[in-house]
Amino acid sequence: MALTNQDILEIRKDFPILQRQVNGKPLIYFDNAATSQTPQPVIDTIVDYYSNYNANIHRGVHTLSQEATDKYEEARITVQKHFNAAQPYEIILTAGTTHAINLVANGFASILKKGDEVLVSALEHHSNIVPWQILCEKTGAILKVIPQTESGELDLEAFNKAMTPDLKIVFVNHVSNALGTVNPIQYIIDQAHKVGAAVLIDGAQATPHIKPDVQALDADFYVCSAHKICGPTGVGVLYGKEEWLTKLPPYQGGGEMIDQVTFKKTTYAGLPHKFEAGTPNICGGIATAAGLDYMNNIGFDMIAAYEQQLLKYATKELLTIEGLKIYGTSKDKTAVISFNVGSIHPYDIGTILDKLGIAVRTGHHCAQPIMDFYKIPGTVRASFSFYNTKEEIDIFVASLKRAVMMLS
Ligand code: C6P
Repeated sequence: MALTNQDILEIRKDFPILQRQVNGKPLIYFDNAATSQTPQPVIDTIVDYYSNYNANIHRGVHTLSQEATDKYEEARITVQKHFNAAQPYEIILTAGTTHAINLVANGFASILKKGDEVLVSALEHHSNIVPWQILCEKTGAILKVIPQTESGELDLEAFNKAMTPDLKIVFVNHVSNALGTVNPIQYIIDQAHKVGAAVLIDGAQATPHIKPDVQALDADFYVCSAHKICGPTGVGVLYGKEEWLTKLPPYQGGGEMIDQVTFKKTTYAGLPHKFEAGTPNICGGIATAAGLDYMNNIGFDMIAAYEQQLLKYATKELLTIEGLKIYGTSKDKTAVISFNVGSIHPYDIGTILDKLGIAVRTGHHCAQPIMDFYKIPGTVRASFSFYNTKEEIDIFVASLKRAVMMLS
């Protein structure tokens, strides 16, 4: 079974924003890698929360607080099931991927010693580079890099050579946000474990397309952002194996993360609360589960298969444009196309496309090392979701041709 055109038309009705116009044209939203749009059931969940049971959680005996607490903890279980984590307390609800990575990197400051090695990939978003650089500055650990190839894949020979007894943690994205490359994370995890290193997978760009099984992968940490999976902004997920989350110290101190506080000594709460200091984004956590439910109702296999059709079609159509070069040509890609046309600046193309109602991202995509590798200032990035259509791709390609004519 595959998603039909009729299915997509029905799905599109769930997204109020897809009905709007931009600059007098129907919106064509191809910036899904930056953030996904929000379906009505998720919007309804948010309205329901603030209309009916808005309260602080884990600290009130009153009905509203208990209702909100129950929904929040149910949401954690929905997330746990989605990722197939062994325990609900291995799911920490964070403010996003960036927060989740910083939480882990900060924790490793108490584990790493001078001369230990940490390995990053050349395909990372800045969120999965900078926190580790800060960590290395703090600890004297050495940051090593898995280089990329011309096609935008990881150089696995170089990766294999980096497997040393000094290696303590590898951090790599499941999918590159700038190129769409799907990285061989199972291989990376298996090899890293052979030398006793932990692995953090940045799943921010994978989770909109792939349903990861953290136990099957044997990932030590897997992180993502709710706003890329039909949920709200400002919420994310950190999956961590119980043994790691137990070993890591808390990231932030405050309410909710404690067991006993005295001026002499404070003891910490157990998992997951040890890592959830302060009032969390309660509504956001609950709406994250609603986003996952929405996508699971469609089915991730169906979503991935349909998006691959869009990717194939858009790639073929875009390559008919003279001078267009696609960056990221790995066989295993999500529905992301990063490109430039001749020497036209990506920003100029993005500006004209916007005038025609089409949203794409332009620039370095928070992945400057990738742009440096290709010696370019940035790219135009079109990223598709299951609610996009071939007709939208046709309008996009025709509009791009117009833009190129105007700018050449
Ligand atoms: N990438 C993009 O347009 P936050 O901002 O914390 O929700 O996610 C950060 C992040 C981390 N890793 C990867 C692989 C990502 O793609 C992102 C966010 C967006 O590509 C916004 S910069």
